[in-house]
Amino acid sequence: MRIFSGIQPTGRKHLGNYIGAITQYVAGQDRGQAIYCVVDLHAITVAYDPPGLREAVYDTAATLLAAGLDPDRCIFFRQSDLQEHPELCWLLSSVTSFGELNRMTQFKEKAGAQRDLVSAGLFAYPALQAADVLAYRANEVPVGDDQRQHIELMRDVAERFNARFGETLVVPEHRIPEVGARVMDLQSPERKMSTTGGSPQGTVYVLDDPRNVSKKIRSAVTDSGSEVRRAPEKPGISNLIEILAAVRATPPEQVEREFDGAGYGAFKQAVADAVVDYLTPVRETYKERRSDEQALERTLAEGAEKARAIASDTVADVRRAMGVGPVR
Ligand code: AQP
Repeated sequence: MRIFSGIQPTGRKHLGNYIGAITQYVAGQDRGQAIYCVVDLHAITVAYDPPGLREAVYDTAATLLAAGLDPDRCIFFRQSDLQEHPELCWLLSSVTSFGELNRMTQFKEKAGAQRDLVSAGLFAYPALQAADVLAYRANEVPVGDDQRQHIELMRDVAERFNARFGETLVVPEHRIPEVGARVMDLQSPERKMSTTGGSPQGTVYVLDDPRNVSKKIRSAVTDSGSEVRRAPEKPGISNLIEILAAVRATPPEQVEREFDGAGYGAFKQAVADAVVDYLTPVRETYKERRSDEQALERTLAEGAEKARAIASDTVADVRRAMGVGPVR
């Protein structure tokens, strides 16, 4: 079983990234050959600050290592260290449908938020993401629910490629967690917690200090009732139930039973305490990891070498199947 996922170097990762994706990455190390990368080539598709990008790669890498990625048990690297990713993206763009790319919800949302330029790179983002995964012939892609559409697209790309050029690529499956696949903004629980579209008070960052985490959760927007149970008309409480269930790794039904009749105040306090306990060890280890940039560079470079050994084989097979380049 091969597992692959990528994460953007947006520096400050939030609780949604952590519950929806990062904990799955860590668990993936025990389930198969796990390969993870910091996708800096994706980050340049919207307006960004070039010196800040390098810093953000270190921030994100240190966060993932602090969360439990172990370079001896997984391959962990920076996307731009491998030319195979953009090359495969270009090769696969010939079996990627323009119409499909044009239907991607994330593209529409992000394009709408750009002030100066909607780049072709932003449009092609899911094609590069397809190349990232297909380069490793991964069976499984751990992601949050917001990536469902992009995984469908990469499955189509792989199937179309195999049908046209012969069986070459593995069609991957998504792995979306049952609980915590879409952590919602604490202030606007009808939209997902997000790096770019969220409210500052509604977004818990992994590196927030404990007082701040606790305050944000205790001031989460809820309804005027008092019952701790999930319901469509109770998005705020439903979100907090899911968060506590994910953090404790218990079913949400158990959380509902435990807090039956407790009232919102006591429940929010329990969620706040649990999230603080959950994030504290990561925040503390992060400081140590982040302080040594040379060690981070070494880890990423060693990972890139291992990744290249796999990705270059796939690119060679794809070129051969497509009749590109000399016969080898
Ligand atoms: N709210 C969320 N709940 C659960 N999972 C989530 N993910 C993102 N938001 C939630 C999952 O986190 C992984 C990394 O996402 P990314 O590389 O897109 O990182 P990001 O850009 O910092 O995250 P955002 O918040 O998704 O950014 P924007 O603001 O661009 O929308 C993915 O597996 C994702 O599913």
